[in-house]
Amino acid sequence: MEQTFIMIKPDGVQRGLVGEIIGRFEKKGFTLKGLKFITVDQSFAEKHYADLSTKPFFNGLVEYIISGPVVAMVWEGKNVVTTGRKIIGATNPADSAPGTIRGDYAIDIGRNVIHGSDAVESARKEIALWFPEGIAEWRSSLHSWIYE
Ligand code: YYY
Ligand code: MG
Repeated sequence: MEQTFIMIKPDGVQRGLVGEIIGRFEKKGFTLKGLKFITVDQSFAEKHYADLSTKPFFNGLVEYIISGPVVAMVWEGKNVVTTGRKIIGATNPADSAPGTIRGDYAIDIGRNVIHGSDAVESARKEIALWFPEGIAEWRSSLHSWIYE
């Protein structure tokens, strides 16, 4: 089953959006496979966002991600990478549809509350980076009520 890496950024934690965000993924029917509350350092954040290292906003992005604790998660389910990105909404909250997390809870692109992997391959890399110890093996007893 497909997995994705989802992170509630420091603004989402500070603003008390953790429960709301986790609830949206839970209620959709996705399965929580890993979760940690963690403050990362600069070199770790630079690794996570390595693909963006040449962008003008890179330093500010890294400063923001290390500015406080984040909630790092692995969610599992059919098409969870693409559907997770839809639940999150467009990168710039000015363009995120109402009903998405960024559309409902964010205004500025540099305070957009949440990260989600953009492809199955990047999800695999991000899960390995954030959960080197591995993740829980379990199957929800709701499985047959969610999948036909
Ligand atoms: O995957 P996603 O988070 O939607 O966008 P990315 O293009 O991967 O950029 C990562 C992160 O960088 C974005 O969530 C906000 C920030 N950012 C920015 O501050 N300014 C931009 N012009 C583009 C992205
Ligand atoms: Mg991205």
